[in-house]
Amino acid sequence: ARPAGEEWSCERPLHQRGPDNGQPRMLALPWAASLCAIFAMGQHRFQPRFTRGPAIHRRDGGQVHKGHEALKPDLSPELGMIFNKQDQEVRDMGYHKHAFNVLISNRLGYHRDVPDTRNDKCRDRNYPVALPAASIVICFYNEAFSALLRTVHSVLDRTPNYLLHEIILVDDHSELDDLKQDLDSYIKQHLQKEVKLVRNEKREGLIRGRMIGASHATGEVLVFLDSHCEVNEAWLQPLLTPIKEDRKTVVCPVIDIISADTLVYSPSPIVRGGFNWGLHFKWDPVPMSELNSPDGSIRSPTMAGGLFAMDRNYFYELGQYDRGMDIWGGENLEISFRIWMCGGQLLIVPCSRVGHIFRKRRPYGSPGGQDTMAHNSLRLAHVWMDDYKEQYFALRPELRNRDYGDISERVAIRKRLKCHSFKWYLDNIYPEMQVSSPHKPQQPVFINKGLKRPKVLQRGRLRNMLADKCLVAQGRPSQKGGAVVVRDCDPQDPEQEWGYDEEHELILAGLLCLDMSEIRSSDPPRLMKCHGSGGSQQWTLGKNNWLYQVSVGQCLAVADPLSIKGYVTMAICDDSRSQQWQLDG
Ligand code: LR7
Ligand code: MN
Repeated sequence: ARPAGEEWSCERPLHQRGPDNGQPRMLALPWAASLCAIFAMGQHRFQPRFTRGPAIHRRDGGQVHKGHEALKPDLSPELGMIFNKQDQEVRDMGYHKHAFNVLISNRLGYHRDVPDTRNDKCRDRNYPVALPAASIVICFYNEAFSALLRTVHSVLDRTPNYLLHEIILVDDHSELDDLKQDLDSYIKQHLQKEVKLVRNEKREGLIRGRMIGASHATGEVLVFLDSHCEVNEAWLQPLLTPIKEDRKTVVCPVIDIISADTLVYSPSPIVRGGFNWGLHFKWDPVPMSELNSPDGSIRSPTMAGGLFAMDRNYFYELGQYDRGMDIWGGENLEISFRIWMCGGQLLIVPCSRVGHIFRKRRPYGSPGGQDTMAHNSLRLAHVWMDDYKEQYFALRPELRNRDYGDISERVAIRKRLKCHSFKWYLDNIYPEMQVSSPHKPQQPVFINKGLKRPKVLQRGRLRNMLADKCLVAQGRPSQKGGAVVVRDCDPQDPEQEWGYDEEHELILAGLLCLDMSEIRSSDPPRLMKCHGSGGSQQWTLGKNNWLYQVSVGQCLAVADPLSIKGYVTMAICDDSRSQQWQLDG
């Protein structure tokens, strides 16, 4: 069995962060009260900042805004600041259990505004008033309470009442305490009318979980969401409109990026779904031929899986999901193939935007430790891929004789619906797919990858004011993963020179970036390849002479100023001189 997370295939192009366009509303819950107090106390340094570019909030649709460059910064980097042991525990346990920054998630509360990432044209668009109402199905397993409730409230806050038939939460037998009693009472007190909570008696996995959710739904359209999403302005109307026109159309929003480290919401480029012969989902650039539909929709060979809308009766007609698939993985390609091969179509509508927290690893496994992705992929390969399953086995020879259970029901569905062949699908829907050379590794598309390196704003040595020594690599500055220490300053030594760039990265000798591991906030930083997506490599420099690490919420300090070892460490920010640094040129 593979460790959870290894099958990760859902990377998104990460790029310029977007703005936030309003004040967050802090929730008046008793347990949140102390946090509100902290916010109130430290207004000047703790209130999330919201500067917005002039264009993003305009609703007149006049001029075209100039990308998202002008729209930084967004959330205050200090939203993640650790003040005491308790904060540190919330953050570290949060990363451990959920693989994202739960400290920031909790502080954001259950309501916040997100930047309207839609193209200007979307704001002028009119949607039919008579649209089918939706049942929103959200399955969760051990989700962070605040992320789950922000998902629910974002739907309630940004969906017109008459289009929201209900929200159905499916608890997939979570073990976390607060998802039991606390969730029950929160729903009872605040959400009784709108939200139905269904509890699975045993862990079913997200695939059967969604079918259970759907079986409780009575709305005309089903909309599935992950439990760590935030829907954007007018997100639902563009999903429902194509379904009203043609009930065999399945529609996905553009999935915007919520940073796992900073919870900053930023726009995704418009890409469409594909896959590789390892049966991993990937993003592809949109071909020119797809760029001129009147409503801006894009036909997509596959969906990412978590976020889509589908006519409820059509969901059943088309055979729901494969009940024999467990826990996680593969169902997204299975339903995508089935939609296209059996007479439907799958669209991405760029005017619908939903943010999703993209984590670097999956924080859970399957109950027996099985590789459910492989099991599920095998089932879909045998049902849908005809001889092209050989392309998969060429990459995964060990799976050729692996048992995959009974697929007769699924094969019968394919027959009953008189579905096209897989060759038809490749020829007509995914002609980009290379059949001859399946071994070529498929890279995720990084639309902005060609971007110039961010501009260096300042250069110099980083001198610690207590030790009067400079921050340098412990070994060679080119060594990935190497530690940093303080040593005697040498103005002539190019290996002591740091650059501080507009992305708030600290780059040593033009080579590697100062980087924090996510796992423990108190671990010392190290030198890593610059990744350009903020979070673990984002430092603020200046105020109080702190070197403040944004995703960790702590400051860099010399561990023992008298020791010749020169170790540095992350510590709760205070005004001691051991935390004061100067970048001198
Ligand atoms: O056993 C489980 N039971 C559950 O209820 C395991 C998970 N879940 C829930 C979980 O709490 C979450 O709400 O199911 C949802 C999806 O699980 P994630 O968030 O761990 O999945 P993911 O975002 O890593 O993976 C993507 O691929 C999956 C393949 O099975 C699903 O289709 C996810 O819905 C899908 N997510 C998205 O498409 C969001 C965008 C990611 C991309 C690209
Ligand atoms: Mn997810």
